[in-house]
Amino acid sequence: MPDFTPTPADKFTFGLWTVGNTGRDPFGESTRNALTAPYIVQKLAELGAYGVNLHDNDLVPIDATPSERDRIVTEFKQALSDHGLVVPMATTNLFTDPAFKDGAFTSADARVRAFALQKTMHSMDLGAELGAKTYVFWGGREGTEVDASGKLLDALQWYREGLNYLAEYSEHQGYGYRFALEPKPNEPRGDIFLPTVGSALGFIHTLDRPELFGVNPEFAHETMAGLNFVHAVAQAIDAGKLYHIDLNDQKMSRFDQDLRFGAENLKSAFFLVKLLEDSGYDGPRHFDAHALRTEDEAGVWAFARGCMRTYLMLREKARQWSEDAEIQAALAAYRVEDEELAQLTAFSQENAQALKNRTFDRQALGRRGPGLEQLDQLTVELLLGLRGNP
Ligand code: GCO
Ligand code: MN
Ligand code: MN
Repeated sequence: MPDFTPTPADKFTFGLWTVGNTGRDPFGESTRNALTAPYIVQKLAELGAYGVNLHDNDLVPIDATPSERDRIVTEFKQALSDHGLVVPMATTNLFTDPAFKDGAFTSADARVRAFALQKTMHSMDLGAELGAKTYVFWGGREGTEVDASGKLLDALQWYREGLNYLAEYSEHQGYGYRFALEPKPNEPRGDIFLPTVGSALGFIHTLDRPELFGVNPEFAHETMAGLNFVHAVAQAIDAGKLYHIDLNDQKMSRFDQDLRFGAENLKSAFFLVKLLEDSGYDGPRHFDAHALRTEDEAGVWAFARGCMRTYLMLREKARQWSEDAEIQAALAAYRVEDEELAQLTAFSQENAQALKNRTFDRQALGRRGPGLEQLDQLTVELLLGLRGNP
């Protein structure tokens, strides 16, 4: 029985803002003390994580002087090298400061849009200095509560111009970033632009350098929208656009909960892990979640350990699933292939004519039971640990 202790080879990452979350919510104050960045690095390394990600202001306060910034960054880099952690992803805080209350790249105020570009370039410089190769754009304030602004089409154009500009900047600086757009349907705005993975994938193809852009799908965000996260990730993989992933959990249609990975939708988490592992995705497995507000610091580390441990347990279950003879037989029986039809459905004039003339036993097709009830029940029993350990 594997012991499910993570190692850096598993590529688990956390944000400074995740384990550093102090439990504040719109209705109540912090319930835990803030943790320093070097301490977070030390603790994550002890737990077996691979890396730590950050927004600019998770590390450097927005009003820090240049010398304060340099001191903080030097201390942080020292902690990273002392404990062997990397920073694979960086991002910008374009949501906390009141300047961004009506959007950053999509603000109707050209001064705010330019300030957002300036802040992001400084943050990209910081990320590059720390070795980040993925740069995330989560447009938390890019949206509206009221559409009386009449800015929808302009906002999308401003968004596009901002992303095009920053891609140029990255290339010009030689940073080599791959950019990952992170969709979310709402919260903190009433409606956020590019609300789903599908919207982001569509938008990417309107950019000047689409090859530099992919997505950073988040379990909670698609689930808030009532969508199937595993399907969204599959579509991102199919498009060659899964550049990063935010793992957490969430009850459907609620406020943004950021629950521990696997805490709520265990079966979806299983199919997600299986999809990631089967697909050969080799990027970080990033946990964008936080401990419950009820917890003290011990609860924070129990949360972090739990995220990684659940991922590893589900990875082991995925391995068992692919080696379970009965499950594999049910899976094989589910699919029907036909060599003659494979030929006829390769397009040519003659094949198309032959296919049009072909007789199908429609009633027989409709009568066939594909065995999905049994296959799914076998999966449930495997997840519950009742199918041995092949
Ligand atoms: C949220 C988002 C953020 C982003 C983060 C990095 O719902 O608050 O998921 O946590 O992931 O800003 O881009
Ligand atoms: Mn989120
Ligand atoms: Mn996220």
